[in-house]
Parts: sequence; C-alpha cells; structure tokens
Amino acid sequence: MQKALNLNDYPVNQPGKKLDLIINKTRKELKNDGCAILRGFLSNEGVKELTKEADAAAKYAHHSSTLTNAYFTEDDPSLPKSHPKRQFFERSNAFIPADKFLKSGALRNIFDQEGFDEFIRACLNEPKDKFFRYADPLADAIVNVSSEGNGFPWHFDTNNYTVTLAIQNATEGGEFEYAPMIRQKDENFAEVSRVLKNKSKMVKSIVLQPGDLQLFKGRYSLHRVAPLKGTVPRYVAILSYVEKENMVGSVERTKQLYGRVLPVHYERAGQREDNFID
Ligand SMILES: O=C(O)CCC(=O)C(=O)O
Ligand SMILES: [Fe+2]
Repeated sequence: MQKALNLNDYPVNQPGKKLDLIINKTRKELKNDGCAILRGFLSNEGVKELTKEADAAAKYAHHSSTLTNAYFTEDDPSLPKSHPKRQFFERSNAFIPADKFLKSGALRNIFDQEGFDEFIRACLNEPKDKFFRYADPLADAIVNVSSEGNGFPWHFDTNNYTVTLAIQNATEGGEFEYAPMIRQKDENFAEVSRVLKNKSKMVKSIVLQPGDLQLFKGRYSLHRVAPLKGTVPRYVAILSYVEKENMVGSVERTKQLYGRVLPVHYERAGQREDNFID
C-alpha cells in the first residue's frame, strides 16, 4: 500500500526544523494539559486502509468485561460507601490482537514507518534508555473495538502514557473525556468524586476524528470514553511503548485481554520471577 501517514504535515522520517516545531508544541500541550492531539496524522488513504483492515479483523476481537473502579483496585469495605475507590463501573471492550494484522497492512505500515518511534519518544520527552516498543506479539499494536453497550468508564492509567490513533467513530458518543491533571501532589478524592458523579467543572471533552493521533498522560488525568450509541463500532488503535526492553504482558492479564497466550508469555514470566525485574 501507499503511505498511510500524512508525511507532508508530519515528516517523521525527516528530522529537522519542521518536525522540531511539532515536537515542541506537543511537549507543551502534554506538560500543561496531559493531552496532545495531532490532527490529521494519517493520510486519507491511511484512514481508509486502516478502517478496512479493522473491519476485516474485527471478528478476531476478544471481548472482556470487568467491574472496575477508577484505580483498578479491589473493593475496600473499610472506606465509606461514597468513597471514589468504592465506585465500580462495568468496563467492557474487545481487542483485536496484534498478530491479526499483516506485516504488509496499514497498521504495521504506520507503526513500522521509519522515524515513527523516535518521533513519539521525542514528543513524550522520554529518555532513550527508558523507551522501548512493547515486545508483546499480541499487544504491541492493537485495535480496540467498542460498540453500544461497551464502556470504558472513568479511570487512571497504570502506564505513564498512551499512544492512540482514531480510526472510526461510533454513530454517536465515544468522545474522550478527561479531567486534566486532577491528581498531582495528592489523590484529590473530592474532585474525583465530583467527576464520577458528572458534577465536575474540570472535565474536558474531545472529539477525535479518524486519522488523529492522541498522546495522553493518563496517570494524572482521570478519563473515560463517553457511552456509545448506534450500530457503527468505534475503532481506536493503541500503540504501546514501555520503559524496559523485551517486556511482554503477564500470563494472567494477557489471557484476560486476548483470550489466549503465546509461549513467549510463559518464558518471560519465568524470567521475570528469576531476575526480579519488576
Ligand atoms: O479508547 C480510548 O480512546 C481510550 C483508551 C484508554 O483510556 C486506555 O486504553 O487506557
Ligand atoms: Fe486510559
């Protein structure tokens, strides 16, 4: 296929002044707001190809559903019932695993574009020795499929940042809502509580368009995907980077998210225990 990226506006393969301006602007937005949107990062053809690819692979999506609070922790009955840690919502989504996308397809074409990783690293301002592609063959580049009835309720991420590409919007809903930097020095439970009740003035809502790239620092900003409506599924690609080389998901989490594991998950899980990496 032809180039899926809009290299005219985002010349990730040509480091220089133009790219530096984009990187600096993105860094500033991330610093102030925890969120940066690079509009029209994909070419029109890229969006078209990626949509086709996601449509064809959607049948391989693994559905999972859990009841979760914003912190992904267990219930703590020692706290009052109204505490944000005790507010549980259903989270359900479907992930198309990375190994269902062809090397020659649009998603890999984007992810493997020369200069792409380095551009993302520079935007996130991460040190070179702490920035690696997730080495998980099921999870390094995936597509999240969600439809009416699915939900990604309010949460903080465990990762320091997420890199997502909007591919297709649902018929209705699916806006990205977030309370920028709501927790910084402390947990700020009072304001978090207001967000969970939809009573906070802090919440911002963004409508991503197909082809937009989003960088988001979700550890400090409570966020969710607004409830979806209609028959058209929302497709979002999630590209993962981690702080350590050769990392893969744990056996348990991989089973939950993808419904299966590969030999590498068992091999590395063993290694992890032996070497006390985490
Ligand atoms: O689907 C999205 O846009 C957001 C996903 C998200 O918040 C996450 O993966 O942690
Ligand atoms: Fe998140």
